[in-house]
Amino acid sequence: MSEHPISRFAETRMVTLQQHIMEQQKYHPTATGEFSWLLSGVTQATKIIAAKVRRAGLVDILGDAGHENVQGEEVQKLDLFANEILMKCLAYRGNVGILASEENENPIVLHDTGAAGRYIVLFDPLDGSSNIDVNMPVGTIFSVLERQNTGFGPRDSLTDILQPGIRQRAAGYVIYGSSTVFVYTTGQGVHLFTLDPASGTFLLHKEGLEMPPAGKIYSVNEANFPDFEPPVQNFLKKIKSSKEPAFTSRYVGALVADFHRTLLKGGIFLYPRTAKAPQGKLRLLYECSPMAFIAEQAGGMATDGEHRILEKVPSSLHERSALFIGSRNIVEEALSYTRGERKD
Ligand code: P6P
Repeated sequence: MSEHPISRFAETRMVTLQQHIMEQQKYHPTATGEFSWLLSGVTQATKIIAAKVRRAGLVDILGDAGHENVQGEEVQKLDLFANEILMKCLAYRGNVGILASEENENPIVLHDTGAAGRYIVLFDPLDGSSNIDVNMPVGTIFSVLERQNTGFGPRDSLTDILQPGIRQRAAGYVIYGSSTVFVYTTGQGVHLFTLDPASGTFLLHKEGLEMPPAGKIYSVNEANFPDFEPPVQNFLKKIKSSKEPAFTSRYVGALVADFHRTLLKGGIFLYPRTAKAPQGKLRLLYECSPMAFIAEQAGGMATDGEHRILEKVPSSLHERSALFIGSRNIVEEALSYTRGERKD
């Protein structure tokens, strides 16, 4: 029997991100098309940011914006631009009640009554921005929560925001690297899309990605080694002395880039507590939790050295956390040190 004419396209099915998000809808019967509509706001923003990042060297947009953000860090103008674009693309979606950004001290409450403001979107608009002026990869990280009480009347938006990562409805990131790649999960696996600059479309290139269970790459800022607690130092010494497998070190200095490599190639990324960052440096709500959701959906693991990242209940919007994330085998080995089960 002759093949159906369409079958020859089966292997190279061309799926856009919008199509894929709509298809994911069947797993979330309670979320009508509004969930897809919300995520399309994120994709719209990241396409605009990607275009700006690609031209950063061509227009006088580099250089410090001359003021500090709530984290006390010099803000590059692209940070501001990325933040503005995400706010604009998400604020008018109609179903986003609260926006929270690394760049804003307080959350932006758009709808404080009723189901209109069903979703909460948190983001780091341009992670690793210090890499911008040396043309290294940067990224956008986002996390979607649902308001817990959609009753009427003003509510304390922070109470709605301070939910553990296991309650995320979606999480993802875009890495503006040699190509622009969009990675997301809604709890049904991890899916990767590459932006086709010619058509401005994110096209599916990996569905149901799985992180390698082991790996030979560790990623840490070695300059902080003297500052790490002894169990972390012992773990790293063990890794460095390993022969089978022999490990190599890679560190870009942008979480999105270091995590993306770990997701694809396996290994471990760690940002432990240090004297300078006694709680850890990375933000729990809009850096650690979204990456942990993706890592676990890909078969990996994410902890702060004691607790599963996705079970941590934040006490403030910009709360920091230590992060050990990557292949399950290696993260479990790190935990055996940080929990005091191993000392060698
Ligand atoms: P360090 C970028 O500033 C960032 O927030 C993360 O993207 C990155 O993983 C980390 O800080 C790098 O920190 O102290 O090694 O420069």
